[in-house]
Amino acid sequence: MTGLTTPINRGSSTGERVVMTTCSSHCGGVCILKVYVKDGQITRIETDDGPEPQYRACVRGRAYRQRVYAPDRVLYPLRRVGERGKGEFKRISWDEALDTVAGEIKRVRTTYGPAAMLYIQSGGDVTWLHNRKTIDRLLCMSGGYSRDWGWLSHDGLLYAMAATYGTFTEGSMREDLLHSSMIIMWGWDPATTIQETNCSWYIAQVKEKGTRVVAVDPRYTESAAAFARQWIPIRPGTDVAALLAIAHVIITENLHDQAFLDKYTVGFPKFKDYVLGVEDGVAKTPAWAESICGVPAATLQALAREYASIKPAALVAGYGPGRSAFGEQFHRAIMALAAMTGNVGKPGGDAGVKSWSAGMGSYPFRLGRGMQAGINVVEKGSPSRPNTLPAFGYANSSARIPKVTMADAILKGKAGGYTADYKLLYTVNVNYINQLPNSNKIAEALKKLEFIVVQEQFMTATARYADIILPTCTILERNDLTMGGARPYFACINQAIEPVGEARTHLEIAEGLAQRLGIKDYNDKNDNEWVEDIVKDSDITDYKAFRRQGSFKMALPEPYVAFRRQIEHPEKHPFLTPSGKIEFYSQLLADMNNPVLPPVPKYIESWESPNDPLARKYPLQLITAHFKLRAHSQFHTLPWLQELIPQKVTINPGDAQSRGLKDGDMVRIFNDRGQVILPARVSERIMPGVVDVPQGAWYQPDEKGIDRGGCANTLTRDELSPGGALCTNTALVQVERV
Ligand SMILES: Nc1nc2c(c(=O)[nH]1)N[C@H]1C(S)=C(S)[C@@H](COP(=O)(O)OP(=O)(O)OC[C@H]3O[C@@H](n4cnc5c(=O)[nH]c(N)nc54)[C@H](O)[C@@H]3O)O[C@H]1N2
Ligand SMILES: Nc1nc2c(c(=O)[nH]1)N[C@H]1C(S)=C(S)[C@@H](COP(=O)(O)OP(=O)(O)OC[C@H]3O[C@@H](n4cnc5c(=O)[nH]c(N)nc54)[C@H](O)[C@@H]3O)O[C@H]1N2
Ligand SMILES: [Mo]
Repeated sequence: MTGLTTPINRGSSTGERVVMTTCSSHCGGVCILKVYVKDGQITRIETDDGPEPQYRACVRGRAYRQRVYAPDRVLYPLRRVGERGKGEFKRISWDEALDTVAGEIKRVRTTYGPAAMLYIQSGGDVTWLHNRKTIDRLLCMSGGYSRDWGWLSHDGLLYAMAATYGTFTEGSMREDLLHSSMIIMWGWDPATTIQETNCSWYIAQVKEKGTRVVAVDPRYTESAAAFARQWIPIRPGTDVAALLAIAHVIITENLHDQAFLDKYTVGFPKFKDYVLGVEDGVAKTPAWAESICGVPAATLQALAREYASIKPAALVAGYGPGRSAFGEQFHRAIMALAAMTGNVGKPGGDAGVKSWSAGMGSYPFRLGRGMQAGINVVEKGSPSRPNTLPAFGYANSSARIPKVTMADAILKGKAGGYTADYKLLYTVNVNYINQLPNSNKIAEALKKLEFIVVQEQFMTATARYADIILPTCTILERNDLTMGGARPYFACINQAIEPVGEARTHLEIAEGLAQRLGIKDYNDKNDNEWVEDIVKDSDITDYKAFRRQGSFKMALPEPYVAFRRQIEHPEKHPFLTPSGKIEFYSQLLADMNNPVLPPVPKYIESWESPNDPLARKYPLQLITAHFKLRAHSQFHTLPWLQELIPQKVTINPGDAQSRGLKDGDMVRIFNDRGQVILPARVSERIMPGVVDVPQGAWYQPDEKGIDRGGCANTLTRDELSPGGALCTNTALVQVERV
């Protein structure tokens, strides 16, 4: 099904072909790659050198050659021969692999029913064709399965958006930051997480104009160092206290935009009552907040005055603070401030919504839908899960298993109140053990299953637990298509080389299984035909030029601004909430009558906070930031990248000193869930009481079960916030020298 029908630029003096293609490997960017190929081998990779704005790749994109030819790539279908998790496999043929997988799917469905079959998937590459839907469709068409639920990235944000704005597909183009007179990067580090290919470039221009940029983060991030005039360190999980104090200052000093509140919002008086302490007797003053979040009252007061008086101001919330015990409250509070200051729907303002992965639906450009999954019989007729909101639509079926608690579901099954006793797990584009919380528990759960199939490029921690591994192609070995997350930009993934080893595309794998499961109408197009088909229903006018150039940058007269329509034409475009307005107070939440999902945003103290009795044993707060040289766990084993920044735990000099630690010492980071051994980076760039183990390093337990790979999730807790957020930034640990 693959095959080099890709249009290619020729004419390099070295006899190399040049293929224009795109890197979109599950980070915040979609970047142009210029791949040089000679005799079927990639010789080097460059990036966009065309007219501005250039979509230049970062070090990961430029190191892609090493990823394609990495020694730990899985090149052939493999069957497990040793104990599960030991990583002992033998090479088998594709026929044997696909026959086995199809046979197991049939066996499990017949023996236990379709719900016993679990499927977990994630981003991989953020593309239109070779994604989770290929297997999703196959499993729907062949009899149904238990699907996973949860985005991981920003479920707290989505919940807050659904409650406040009635939709979760909006976000502003990052170019719009050029119109801001102040930017607050609240738990946002776009110099690391990209958040759109040129996001940092725009912020750099904003800074050069003299615009005030502030960073609020437990870490002095790369973005803080590069762009901010002020760094405000804050204790993890306490942001809501600080945000409420800012609201308190704004209200008591009468700095809020009353006309905006009257016209576009409901429930502000109830929020105000809570902030002022009328509701519960506690005024959320800066002094009150200081004792919780560690930010001096005067700093909060000054920030409040600035944010409320400089217009327009962008309070940009990263997703990190929302991946916490009550993450949705953080995002609700951010949105409340954006609305109080009248920054919603205004160029240069920010509605406190998506910091990058804006829903494609909100943009004025089109792209065909591509392959669709279909109806899953296992979900048919099942009620919505509790505590969900209507905006989530079909995705809120209670038959779905949250990714975060899937290990618990596997271990307990029906006895634990789950939908079935699960027997088979199929994973696609996800490094399950590594990227979901409580890796040791996941490893235990995986040992219980009857059969595991993993579609992988690499011998990852998860792949080591597979019964069958099906090797997949990288983006340089297949055709596909993608678009900017927050930008009118379509990008082609043009196949540069033949698949390495016997790797196959996700589509080919699904087709092979469809045949064996007796599904005739699974697919009628190869990947080139799919790309053409998807482009047909888009704004791309010249398909051939698109394929040749690898991208299509649409020029808009001005950047798209989230909710601008609702603000400029409220009669024609009401908000999608029940009231048609921005909801400070949500009746839908009030009706749930759940104290941890209150109708107005509230500060709720986290479990595993420094006040938890557990803190006596584990006094440090762990955060697990995204890492510059990886996209999650992807790219981790590439020597070019490992050389640049090795995996370490960052600890403040005061905390290091009291433990007798020096920079570079090997330390044990531990709690009741697990232990990790890593070198320490002793640095003032993290506040006292907090340590950072960047997420994505590979889980590698030794014979004693101590993780020598430095995987953050060995230490995190497999609990969902009440609104469904992953809580990987809420955990207590201790650190000691080994
Ligand atoms: N502790 C902690 N954990 C976190 C987070 C955190 O902040 N802290 N962040 C969470 C977030 S936001 C997310 S989105 C998840 C991400 O979690 P995952 O999506 O599981 O992370 P990836 O490392 O991208 O895993 C993708 C896997 O798919 C494999 N793969 C198979 N086929 C393909 C293919 O065709 N293309 C590509 N590119 N890969 C393929 C890759 O080799 C890789 O192993 O992690 C979450 N986990
Ligand atoms: N290089 C790279 N880029 C990526 C990714 C990647 O893995 N690597 N992943 C992509 C994906 S899928 C996603 S979802 C996004 C994630 O993007 P984000 O979620 O925004 O990234 P994080 O680094 O997890 O968190 C942002 C910041 O929040 C801070 N933080 C953590 N806890 C708290 C807290 O309680 N309060 C405050 N104020 N700050 C806190 C961290 O120190 C960090 O600097 O990034 C995308 N971009
Ligand atoms: Mo994510």
